[in-house]
Amino acid sequence: MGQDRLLPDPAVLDALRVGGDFAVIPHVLPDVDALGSAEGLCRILRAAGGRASVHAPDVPDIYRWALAPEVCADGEPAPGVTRVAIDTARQARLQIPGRVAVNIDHHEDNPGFGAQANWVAAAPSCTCLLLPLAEALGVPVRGELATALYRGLVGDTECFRVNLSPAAFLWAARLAAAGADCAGTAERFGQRSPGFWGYLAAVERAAFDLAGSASGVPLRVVPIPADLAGCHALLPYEHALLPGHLFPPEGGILAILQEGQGGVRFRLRSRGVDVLPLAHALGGGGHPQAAGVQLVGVGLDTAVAALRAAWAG
Ligand SMILES: [Mn+2]
Repeated sequence: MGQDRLLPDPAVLDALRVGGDFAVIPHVLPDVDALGSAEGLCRILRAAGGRASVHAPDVPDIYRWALAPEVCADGEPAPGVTRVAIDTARQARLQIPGRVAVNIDHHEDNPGFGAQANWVAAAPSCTCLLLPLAEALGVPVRGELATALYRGLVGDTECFRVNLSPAAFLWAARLAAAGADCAGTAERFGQRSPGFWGYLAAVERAAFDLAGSASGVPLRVVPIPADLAGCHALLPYEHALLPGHLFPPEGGILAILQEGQGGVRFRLRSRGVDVLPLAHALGGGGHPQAAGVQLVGVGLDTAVAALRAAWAG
C-alpha cells in the first residue's frame, strides 16, 4: 500500500477545516489504536484552530495510559457539536450512540456511515490516516501528536509482532522522524500486571498443534480455561491481549478458545490463509484474517472436539 496515494477525502477535509466544535468518538472496548487515533485527531483539530474533545466513557484501566486526560470530555457532546467517528467499523460500536457527521476509519469493510463525509482507507493503523490528514490541514506532526499517532501503530501491530507489512515500518519511520517517543511507547505498551507473565506461561503450555487438515495448513490451538485469568490476578481486560507470538512459525491459523461462564469464545486469526471456511463450519463469521465463533453452553473439551471435527472437515 503506497503512502503517497493516501490522501484525505476532500469532503472530510472540508468538514474538519471550518474551525468548528468537534466530538471525537472511538469504539467501545477501545484498543490502543482507537485511543491513539482519537487523541491524535483531537490534537490535530485543536492545532487547526477548532475546538475538539474525545468522548470515550469506556476506557479499560490497562489502556488509560493511551489517552491523555487533557483531550477528554465527560458526557454526551452538546447539540451542534460535529461528531466524528474514529477507528470504528460499525456505527453500532460507537461509544456515544447516534449519527456522526464524519467517519474516519482504516477497516476496509466500514460501510461509510458518516452523514456528511467518510474517509475509509486501508492502513496498518487508523493513526496512519491522521498523518496525511494533519499535513493537509497544515498541522505539523511532532511531540505528543507524533507519539499519539505512533501509539496506534504499536497497538495494532502488537508492538510490531503481528499484521506486519512494509507500510507499517514506513509509517513508523515517518513518525519516529517526527519525534515520536518510540522507546517510551514500547515500554508502556509492554507493561503488564505482575500476574500476567505467569498467565502467559500457562497459556503457552496449553497450546498445541492440530493435524488433520487435508490442506496441510498449520493450525495452533490455544485453549484458555475460565478460571485462568482469576488464578493469576489479571486486571480487567488484560486477558483480551492476543498471544500473537503463538502463531505457527510457518504461518497458518491461530485459534484461541476462551472459556467463559456462558460457553467458549473462539478468536480465529490467520496468516496467509482464509479462516472463514473454518469459522463458518463452527457457526461463526468475520473476516478472512480474523474471525470469531461463540459456542454457547459448552466447556473447553467440547469446544476443542468441535474444532477438531470442523478442521477434519
Ligand atoms: Mn485500529
